[in-house]
Amino acid sequence: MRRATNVLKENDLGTMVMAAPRLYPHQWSWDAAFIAIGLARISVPRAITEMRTLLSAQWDTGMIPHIVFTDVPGYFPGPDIWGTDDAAAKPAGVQTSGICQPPIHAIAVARILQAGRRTGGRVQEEAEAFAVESVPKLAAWHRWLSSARDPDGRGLVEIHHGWESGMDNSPRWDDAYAAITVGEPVQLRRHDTTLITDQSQRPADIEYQRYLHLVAQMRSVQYRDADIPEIIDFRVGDVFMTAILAVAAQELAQMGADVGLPGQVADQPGLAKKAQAGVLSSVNPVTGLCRDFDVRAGSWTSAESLASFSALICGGQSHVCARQQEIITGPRWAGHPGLAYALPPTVPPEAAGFQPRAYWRGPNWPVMNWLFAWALRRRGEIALGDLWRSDGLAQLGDLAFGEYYEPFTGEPLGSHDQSWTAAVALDWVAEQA
Ligand code: 9WN
Repeated sequence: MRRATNVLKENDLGTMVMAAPRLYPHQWSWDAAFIAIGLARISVPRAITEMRTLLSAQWDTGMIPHIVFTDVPGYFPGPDIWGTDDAAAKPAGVQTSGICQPPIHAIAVARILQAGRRTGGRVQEEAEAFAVESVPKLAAWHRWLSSARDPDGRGLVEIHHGWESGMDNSPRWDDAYAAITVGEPVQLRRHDTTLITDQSQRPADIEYQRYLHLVAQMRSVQYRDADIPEIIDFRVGDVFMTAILAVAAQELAQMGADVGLPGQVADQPGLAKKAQAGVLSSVNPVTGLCRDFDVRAGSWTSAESLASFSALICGGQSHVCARQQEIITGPRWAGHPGLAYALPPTVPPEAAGFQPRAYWRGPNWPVMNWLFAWALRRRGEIALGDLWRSDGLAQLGDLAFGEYYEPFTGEPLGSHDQSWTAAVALDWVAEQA
């Protein structure tokens, strides 16, 4: 607990915690939510500050941007590449990227409220006031995801960049990226490959060219929601993001009612239902697994990944969940005999593209363990949720707080002292105490 607390303290810039000390010296959207969940275990006021900083960068459309930039140098692409000052919807006075990440935020604010209520007194008052302040903002965020990001009414949240999924170069996006033709390559000023010298752990330069190509396309229309679907080369209905929206909207509906703002969240149960239906509509009847929808190709995708188990996040038809649970705990996934811990890797070891050290292509991610364990327990699957929580915590016993872990050896990879990893460790330790 002490070491995890220190990681967050060392990465703390006062009003935001850097996602990682050198690799990610800014505030990332879904990282901040996980970080706030951990901070709530040590200081509810500091957790509130974290979320307040992020929410103060919310765009007028409702979008919560994926990065809020600090002045700390050393990350590429920085604000000069994003060029969001030309975007009418971005609030003045902050530097942000122009895309989003999965909506963990309502889950985080609900946890802050719970922690405040456990503490009582002034802290509780502060948490209640913060929940009241955040509910309309979170409601607008969910509404934007459900409308602007579902222009065809498919029920899936559409993303326009792999970074929006948070699973940057997952095989989920390979086909969509392969269909992109990048014109003149731009000069890359990457720092990540200097910091993480084992190149196999990070996306390749060719992938970065595509990433920047998409940023340039969105920038060319000043990030206007109505124009992006027309001009962007990447449009995918992200089933995992949709499952998170479903569960976050359920949490928000509950919290809004709880703090006396039922009118502000009146539409959230409907948004949750629509998102859950979108997730269930993606289930492949043969495999029982969820799929993303490639809008430009007009077809469902086939890559196996953690997102294949999106129904376990948002629930829905019990036979779908039961089948997904059986598969994810079976020998192809978390039950694979070679794994250091019986935790689900990002891609199954027997899949053709599995790479045990490569970004989102095989390693195990502690925050994903947290999310699945939390969602399973929430849906009453206590035994598996408990197991993944205790195995997830055991994996972090090396105190490296790796960004991700080699699934066979348990070696920490990517950044060490990654803030969200320390945060989930804190939450788990406190919960088990
Ligand atoms: C791009 C900060 C972020 C996480 C993402 C993870 C990685 C960034 C990068 O780091 O993405 O957003 O530069 O690789 O994929 O999930 O939020 O920790």
